[in-house]
Amino acid sequence: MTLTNKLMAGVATAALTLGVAAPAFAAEKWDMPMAYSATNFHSVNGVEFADCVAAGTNGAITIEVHPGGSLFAGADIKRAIQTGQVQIGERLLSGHQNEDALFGFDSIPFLAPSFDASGKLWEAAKPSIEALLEEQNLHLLYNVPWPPQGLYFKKEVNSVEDMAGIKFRSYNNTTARLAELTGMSPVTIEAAEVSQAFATGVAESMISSGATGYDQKVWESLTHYYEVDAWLPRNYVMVNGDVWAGVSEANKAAITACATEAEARGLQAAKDYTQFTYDGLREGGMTVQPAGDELMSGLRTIGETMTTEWLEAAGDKGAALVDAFKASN
Ligand code: PCA
Repeated sequence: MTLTNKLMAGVATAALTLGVAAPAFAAEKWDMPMAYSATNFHSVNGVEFADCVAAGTNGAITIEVHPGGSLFAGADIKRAIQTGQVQIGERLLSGHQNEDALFGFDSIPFLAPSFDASGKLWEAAKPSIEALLEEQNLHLLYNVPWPPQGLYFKKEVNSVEDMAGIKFRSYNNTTARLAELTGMSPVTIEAAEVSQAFATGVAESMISSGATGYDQKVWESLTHYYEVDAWLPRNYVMVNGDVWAGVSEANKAAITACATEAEARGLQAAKDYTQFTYDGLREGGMTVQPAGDELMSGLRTIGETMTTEWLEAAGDKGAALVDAFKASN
């Protein structure tokens, strides 16, 4: 039982003991940490989800969204939900491949590089990821992909050789490994901190979506964005398992309906944001273009190595997931 539930149970018992009518419901407030800026489409979607939950539960559950890593930094959000420090939150699960390689299924280079393929990959992965999360006391409500991942630099880059020695900002194991295999030096930095990292020279390159470059105004420090469409990693909104167990069936249904809507709305926003943010990077003065053939073929070779490594790490479950995805194509 969570502290809030215990307190509410206590209030109900006291009300009965005193012969006072217990309220029909006791309102609960959930804190929802999110790692990305308030203007990012995931965060905007999270606020709409919170509004939907307040309305759908008639105010029984209200959710306060804390964007930009203001309550917990990205890397700490999952643990905060698991341990009940917060009731709900959003996290990029590929940041937790050290716990289980399966969490990296959405960051395998060139496996599912479009919105359509990424949707099919998620369908194939859903049963095993949901089960893995349940084991960790986490109930998945919805997830939304980031737009396709491309490479940011502060110089023209035409081949993997041109990347050697660059300080590269990573956001998960996959991106750190990509840096190693391309001869760059990885440094892990949260999205909310990247503009500062680029401005101070701590990092000078990254792989990410147009969305994150746009949110972080990276044109102030960087000059080139190459569309690579390497993968579409996902953000997952999860609720603590004990908190979820304490929610009434009617409120569970209302929250699940809000989650289904948020998943569809977030996906559409990710699609719309792709071109919008490429245009925004251009307006900021950056060169935005597809990666050249030589760069792409070098990245594909490295991608094969990374795929082999992931399959080794993820074992039978990983192989089954990839097979199920391939069978769905
Ligand atoms: N933005 C996040 C993850 C993927 C993306 O497009 C980031 O750069 O941290």
